[in-house]
Parts: sequence; C-alpha cells; structure tokens
Amino acid sequence: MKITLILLLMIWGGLVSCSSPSKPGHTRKDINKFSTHELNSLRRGIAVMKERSKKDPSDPRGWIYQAAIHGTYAIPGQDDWNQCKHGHSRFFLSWHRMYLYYFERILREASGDPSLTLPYWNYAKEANRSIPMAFLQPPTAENSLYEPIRLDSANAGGIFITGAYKATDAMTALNFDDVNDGLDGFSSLLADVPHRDVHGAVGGLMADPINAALDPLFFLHHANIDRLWEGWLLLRNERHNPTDDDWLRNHKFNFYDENKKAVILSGQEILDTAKQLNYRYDDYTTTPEPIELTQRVELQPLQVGQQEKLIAAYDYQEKPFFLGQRQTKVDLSLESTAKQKLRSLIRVPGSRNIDAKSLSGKIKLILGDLKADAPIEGYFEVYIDLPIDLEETKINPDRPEFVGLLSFFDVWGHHDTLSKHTIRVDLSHFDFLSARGDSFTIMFLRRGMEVPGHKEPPHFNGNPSIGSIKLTLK
Ligand SMILES: [Cu+2]
Repeated sequence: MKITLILLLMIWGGLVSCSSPSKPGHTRKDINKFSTHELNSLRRGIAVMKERSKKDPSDPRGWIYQAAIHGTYAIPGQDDWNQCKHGHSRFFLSWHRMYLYYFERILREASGDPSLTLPYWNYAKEANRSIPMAFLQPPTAENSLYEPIRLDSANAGGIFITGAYKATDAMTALNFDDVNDGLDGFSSLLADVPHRDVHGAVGGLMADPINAALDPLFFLHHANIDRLWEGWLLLRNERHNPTDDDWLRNHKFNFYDENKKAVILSGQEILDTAKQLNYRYDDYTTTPEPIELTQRVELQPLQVGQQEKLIAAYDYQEKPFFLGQRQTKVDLSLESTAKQKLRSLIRVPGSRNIDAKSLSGKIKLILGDLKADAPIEGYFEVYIDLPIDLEETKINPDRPEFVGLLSFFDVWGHHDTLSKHTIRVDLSHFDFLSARGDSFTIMFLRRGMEVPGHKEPPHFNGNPSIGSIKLTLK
C-alpha cells in the first residue's frame, strides 16, 4: 500500500514536472532590484524585438507589432491591432494581464535568458519616484530602454512631488466594477490613479494611448498596475474578481506567443497568476495603505427616492471650459435649495465636526464631457476653495482643499465615448464652503514629474476642455 502510494506520488510528480517544464515559476521584481545581468538581458530582449520589426514588420514578435496590438496609427491595420482596453472598460485589468503575459514570453525568448522576467516600476515608493535609472541612462539609441521624446522633466530624472502615484482610492474600493449609481469600482479607480496620471506624467508616447506601448516603460508601468490588482485582492474584506460569464468566458482576446503562434485567452484563464500563468510578484504591498472607512456606505446602489441633487454647475453646452497651461480657476455658484440642504448637513460651520462617516460619498464632483484634440502630457490636481493669494509652492495634495486628480490620457483617441470623470469629495472640504458662502472656486493645477528648482510645467497643445462641471449631493 505504502509503496503504491509512493509510486503514485512519483508518477504524479513526474507528470507535473513534464507538463510544466519552466517550474519553478517566474518572479517579477522591482526594477530597482535588478542586477546588472538582469538589466543586460532586459536591454538585449528589447533591442532584439526592435531589430525584428526593422527586418520584418509583419513578425508578431517584433517591437512595433507588439505595440500595435495595444494601439497604432498605422493604416491599414490588422484585425488583432488596437485592442487596448482602457478607462471604464471592465476588461482593463484582465486584457493588460494577458497582453503582458505573452509580451513577457516573447521578451524572454528574444533576450536568450530563460530566467528573465518583466520588472515593475513601483512609483509609490519614495526611492522610485523618478523614471528608473536604466531607462534614462545612457540617453542614447544604444540603450533600448531610453525613449527621447518623453517630457523633458521626466527624462531629466524629475520626480512625482504630488499624489499621482498613490492608489489609495482604488485600494479602498470593495467592488471591482462600477456600480449603478455611478460610483467607480476598483478597476476604474485604478485606471484613473495612478494609471492615467503616470502615463501623462511620463509624457511623449506614454501620454497617448495609441502610441503608449512603444515606450519600454509602458510594460513596467502596467506590471505595477497588474501587481496592484493582486495587492487589492489580498486586502480581502469582500474584494473579489467578477464571477459572471461576460467577464470570465464570453470575451476572448487574441495574442501571439514566442513561436509566432496565434493564441487566445479569456478571463477565466488568467485569474491565478502562479498556477495559470506561472508568475508571481516579489512584493504585493501597496503604499500607502488604504483606509477602511466608509466604503460600505458609499457602494450601496441608488435607492428609489434617493435622487442626486445638483448643488452647483458649470454646464455651458456651447462653450466648454478650457484648461490652461498651469492654473485655471472656475467659479461655481451654489444652487439655493442645495445651499440650505448643505448648511443643514454641516452642523458646525468652519469645523470638522460633521458626521463624515454617514455623509461620505454623497457629495461628488463630476467632470463630464472631457475633450482634447491631441494627447495631453502631465495631469491636473483639483482643488476646491484654496485660500486666495496662496503661493503656488504651498499648493500640494496634502492640503485639505485637494479633492483629486484629473488626467486626459485616453480622452484623446477614444472620441466615440463620452468621457466622464467623477471625483468623490471628502466632506471636510466643505468647511471652506460654509465659511465663504454662496460660491466657491475649483482650481485645476497642472503637474508633471518635476525637477527640483525648475518650476516650468510641460507645455501642451491639445486644448483640453471640460464640457460640464457639476457638484452633486445625494
Ligand atoms: Cu496604460
């Protein structure tokens, strides 16, 4: 009996190791932990892929073809090009996981190093707030990781000095998908911050969803987004992936493997990275840690009779609100009945002693009908009622007037969809509202990665505009 069992175990063990010859699995590491050997493999793999595209543009394992699967301006296109899922698509995370998986296999094969894995860029860590050094130095064509047309500030080693890198809002969400009343779920929140803002802050190819995957940094950024998805699931407390057929089975996506073979994946095949895709991450921590607070209140679907009231709006159909190069302000006056309602909610004017827990999530700033006629580099910080005459150097997201971030990545290039961006407003900001009275000011401050001492923001020319600005109370 014992012998049979041992024999069976041996056969089983043999079968397992035969069916997956690449065990033990691959571990995706922080780029800053890459050894010189690993960096050389990464550089070589990308150089080989770039070379392949030059020799044969139709080679699906070439750099340009791989980027085209994500997005391309090339005409005529192939059926399997321009597949990227962004914004509020519920396939944003799953599609990019599949895409990275086959890209990584191709990269590994191209590098000739069977142990090469895709590294990730964890910009939330204090030491990682600039573009990883290997992608900046040397700034020559020989360095396959360098990309000359990023924003100057990004390629000069500029750092995120503001909150664009923080996934806090996304991590706090319990729902994967957006829910009925328009509150964003984890997937959309992560697609906004840090995803969109990092794209914008790097600039150049990265700021344009159609060209983004041509910059090698794209793959490290998305590896980090993929890692944050796993990190979110590990926070548990009701967090889970969708379980419906639409997400798991009904949508299938096309890729190529390292042997040029066409392959197809669906959601159910990529849920367990270690078991199904043979990779894991070296670290799943998300920085800063999310706060478990009032999400349960926020995520309840809209109930009958609980309509949203307009508090204030800038909603000129004919004339959108254009954002300027640095600071742009817009005054909104309070709608009179909303004013009373708001006052009744803020029991102690000028203080923080309001029942924030029960009211959180009820006030929303909705920025709708976003438009741009070119990719917009950088991103915008949004503030409500900053003190007048406040020096710009003192404005940062640690201030209580900060309400969120706005980026135009994926507004450009997705003309067919009406782009809407919703910012949940923390009630503590309304101290300022009650103090000042009948109107308040929303300020948009443009940021990028900044080189200390150089205050000039990157110049854009895509005329970013907002068609409607609304503050609603539920
Ligand atoms: Cu992206």
